[in-house]
Amino acid sequence: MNTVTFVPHTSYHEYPPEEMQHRAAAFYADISRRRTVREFSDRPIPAGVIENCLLAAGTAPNGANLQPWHFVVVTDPAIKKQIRAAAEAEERDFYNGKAPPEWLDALAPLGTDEHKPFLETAPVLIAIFAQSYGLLPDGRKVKHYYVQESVGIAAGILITAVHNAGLVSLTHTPSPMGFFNQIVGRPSYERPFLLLVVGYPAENAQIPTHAQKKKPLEEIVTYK
Ligand code: IYR
Repeated sequence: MNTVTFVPHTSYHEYPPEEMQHRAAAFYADISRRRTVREFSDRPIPAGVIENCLLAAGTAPNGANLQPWHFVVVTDPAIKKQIRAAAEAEERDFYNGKAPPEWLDALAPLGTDEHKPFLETAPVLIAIFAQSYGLLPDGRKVKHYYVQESVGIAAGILITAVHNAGLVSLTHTPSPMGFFNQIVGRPSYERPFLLLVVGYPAENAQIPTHAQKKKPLEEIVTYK
């Protein structure tokens, strides 16, 4: 049986109130500049940046510290081409009858369609997988807890880390996404969670004004 050990939390750092207020405001100012981009440059990403962003994602709070995620970093043009072909096939169905009209109406201001050239243009695609269980070296299964929540938080930290590094990203979720397992060779107990497209924006990248409008604090928060 594991013994429980604790150590002092020496990495915690308290800021004086004014500095805390400044940091909170500065972080909001910076993260509010983050925009989802669908037009990417093919410029390569400097060495080590993606790795540090993934290390940051891997610090996410998660169920029982079982870390129920796996990230596949795709840079191989041949694999990107396969992903694009499979994603566009799903999206064609989605935009041509599968999606209810209500959903297509909600998407209309974003200007999306079944064409996903960014899946080949962007230098890096990160396929994020959620593991419903882990496997011990002897083949026994270890059940994972709060998998969706854990992987969602890790994805959020990854998106934030990518923005902080000065890159842009797109959360892409062709539905269904089962083809990812086969293309990048992951086991069936790992469920594709989302594909994060990462890179520099194309020189004349455009962003929809629609998504600029964020709900005011009064609408998203209740104080009791
Ligand atoms: N997966 C499709 C549709 C789509 C759905 C939502 I909800 C979005 O916020 C954006 C797009 C696509 O990528 O086009």
